[in-house]
Amino acid sequence: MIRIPFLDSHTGGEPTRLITSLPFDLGTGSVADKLSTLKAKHDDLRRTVLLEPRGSDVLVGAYLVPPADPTCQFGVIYFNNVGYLGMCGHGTIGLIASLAYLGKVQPGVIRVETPVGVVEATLHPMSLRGEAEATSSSIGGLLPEGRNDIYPNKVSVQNIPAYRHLTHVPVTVDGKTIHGDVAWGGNWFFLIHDHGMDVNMQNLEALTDFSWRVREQLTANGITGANGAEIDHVELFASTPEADSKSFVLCPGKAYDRSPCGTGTSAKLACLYSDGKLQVGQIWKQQSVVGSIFEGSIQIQDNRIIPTITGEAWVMSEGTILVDERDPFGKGI
Ligand code: PYC
Repeated sequence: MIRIPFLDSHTGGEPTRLITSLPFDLGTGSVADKLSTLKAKHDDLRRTVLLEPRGSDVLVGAYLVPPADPTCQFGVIYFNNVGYLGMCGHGTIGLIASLAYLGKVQPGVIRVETPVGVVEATLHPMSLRGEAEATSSSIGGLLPEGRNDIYPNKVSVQNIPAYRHLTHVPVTVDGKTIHGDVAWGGNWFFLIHDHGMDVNMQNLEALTDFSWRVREQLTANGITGANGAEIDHVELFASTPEADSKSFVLCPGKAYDRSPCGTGTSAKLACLYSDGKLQVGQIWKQQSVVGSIFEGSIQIQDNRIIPTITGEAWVMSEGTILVDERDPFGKGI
């Protein structure tokens, strides 16, 4: 039997399954090098951790790995039901809140190496109000050693630079032409406004179907990110009275993001700034289709757009993945 400890959190409804120790060595290279080794030699662990019957399409995984960059405290590699992510905003908020629960970080700045660059997370101190509420509503029970029953869970993530690659690209789906921007926020996104769809929970099937067809058309028409990179996330935007914008985000494996998508919001902020619709330091509230909100803003450093995304994450379960070598579906369906 192989045993792999895990800790699950969610950020605005989107889950992150954190694996803090890997059952093999990935060498001493950069986190990008470690990702290459994972892809080449250990993809079965991704399948084991995330796929049914143990997991589901909605889960995003995070492997905590040693960083090569000496300025970073942690390295992380994000993965999903079909492969690996460059960066993950909701995942980084979940990672830092989970590390706070585990007693491995304190409020302050935490630098994290990802396969696409270094991000800087700020764990905010707990508000006194939050602490009082948590104490009075505590369910009780046995707390495993080293865990914090009450932990800070609000995190700001200063992302890698984001930018718009292509503007107002036409795509035809079922005879209807819509337009989208191609932008990078740590993953590649196609951002659409003139889709004509209702962005709400009652319409998830149609939103998924439409976004998937857009993605197919991007592939069929050779529309890519920089250097031919596949655009594997599609974002549909709509207005809402509760935030500056609401979005439906379709992830690479056809699950929709329950959070407003940190890298997707970063891509959106880059487009807004490029259109002159967002000022440096201005707060942008992005709501997800389930109603959760991230706050975002940008700074300019060396002519590059640096987004910061703020949200909250909650730990929800912790345990041990058991892999019985005799189980025909033990490594995922
Ligand atoms: O928050 O960046 C994000 C993200 C990417 C995929 C799912 N969530």
